[in-house]
Amino acid sequence: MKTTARFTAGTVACLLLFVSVSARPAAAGAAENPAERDARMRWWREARFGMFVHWGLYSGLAGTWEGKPVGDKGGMEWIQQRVKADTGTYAKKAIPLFKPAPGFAKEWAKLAKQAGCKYIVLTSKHHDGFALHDSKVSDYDAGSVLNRDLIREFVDAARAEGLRLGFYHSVIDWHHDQYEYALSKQLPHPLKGKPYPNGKRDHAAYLKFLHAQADELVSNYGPVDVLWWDYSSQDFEGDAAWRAFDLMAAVRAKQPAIIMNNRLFRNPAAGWKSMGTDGFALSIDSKYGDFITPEQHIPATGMPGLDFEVCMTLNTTWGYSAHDHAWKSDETLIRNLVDIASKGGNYLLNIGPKADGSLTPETVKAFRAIGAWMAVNGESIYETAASPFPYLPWGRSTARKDGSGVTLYLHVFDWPAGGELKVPMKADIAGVRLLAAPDTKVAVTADGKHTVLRLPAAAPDKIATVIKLVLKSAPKIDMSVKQPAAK
Ligand code: JFZ
Repeated sequence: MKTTARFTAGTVACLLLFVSVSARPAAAGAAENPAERDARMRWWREARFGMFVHWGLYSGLAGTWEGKPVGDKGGMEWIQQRVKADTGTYAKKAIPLFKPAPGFAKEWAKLAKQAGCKYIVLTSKHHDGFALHDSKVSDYDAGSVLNRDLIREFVDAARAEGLRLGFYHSVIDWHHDQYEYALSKQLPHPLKGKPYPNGKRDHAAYLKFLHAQADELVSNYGPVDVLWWDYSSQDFEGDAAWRAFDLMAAVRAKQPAIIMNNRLFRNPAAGWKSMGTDGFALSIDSKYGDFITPEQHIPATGMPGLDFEVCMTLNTTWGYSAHDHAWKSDETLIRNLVDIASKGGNYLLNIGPKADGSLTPETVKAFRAIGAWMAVNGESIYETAASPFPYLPWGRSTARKDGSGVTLYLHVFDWPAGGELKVPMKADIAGVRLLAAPDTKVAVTADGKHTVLRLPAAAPDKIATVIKLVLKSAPKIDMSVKQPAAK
């Protein structure tokens, strides 16, 4: 909601801010050293699992336009682009359908907590440009249209469950009348190829708005743990596209501990090799962000020291669609979580709530299944490091250094016929336990380069049975056991 009466208060606030920032110039500008960075990243590295929420005007349209399904696959948060609607037409249809119930975020936060998520990231604004907070610099926001601050309600619900929280904020904007979409051939816009309806646009004015809105999000809701920018193209990125370094510095000045992704950029040093959701590279220069963002793809391997977060959908859309029934199985979801942890990354698993905030039964069932598995096996995921094995034919592993010893967690996907599991290592074992069947005896023998575990005939957990191995010292791993080349 725009107001002019706040001009005076705002000016005073700006002056105060200027004074406080200039009083400690070193703090804002000084580069962080590696120990400080490790301390800042710590909770995120230990968390391993978060909930992503795509929710906005598109949620009410639910993949339907003028009575017809737009499709049953793909992101329906893009529906404005899919049907090539100008913002006026889109808003007119979508606004009456967007009806957030009181307390809409409580169910999300409870479900996230139950599932074992440590953080939750909500779309504060998606590409359609509609902001969920009460924005003073826009009339296209929940404050103006619904007289609600949906971000405030979300933040309160997340904190009540003890979750860390973040905002996904789109820098692409299909609403703002100064956003110069002709500057990129690669970024999507519903009117791409058409002249600006308002004749001429001034992208600098859009950037002023973008920066001001980001400032609202990091100023008015207490500590914000994550800023998840989205997204850039090779032909439109970084400083030229978004004044990205200024934007990041301004956010950091307000939220020194915040963790930001790499999507204000799309260049090789920022962790990108091409466009497309598989266009990520396994490296990042931290000046472009704190972590890389593989989307819908799990990297084939991890990289020592690389912070990455794989975001994925439960079906094939991020925003709610009534037509997408391609739900992933519990087995796929749980094994993805294990696979990602075994490579040293985080899993950001999406929900697409309906317009009132309610969740589909499939969504609730999926997160509950993960929660049930995590309640038994969570210690094999949280605060662990990537697998020390180049390859395990029957599953995955994670590891943790404990004093002078090492704890290994073996995640068995393919239970061995005959119950004999070969682990390609020599090790001095102090203890072995099945997390899902702690009373089961497991005999351990050595066989050449292998440690052999004698397991029960049937898997205690058909999706992923976890074997906890406490070792007195680092194992001698057979590094010659490698993943067979893909056919
Ligand atoms: C982006 C969004 O467009 C999408 O709606 C969702 O929010 C997802 C998490 O992020 O998806 C992308 C980003 C980049 C590409 C494609 C989809 N790309 O580079 O081709």
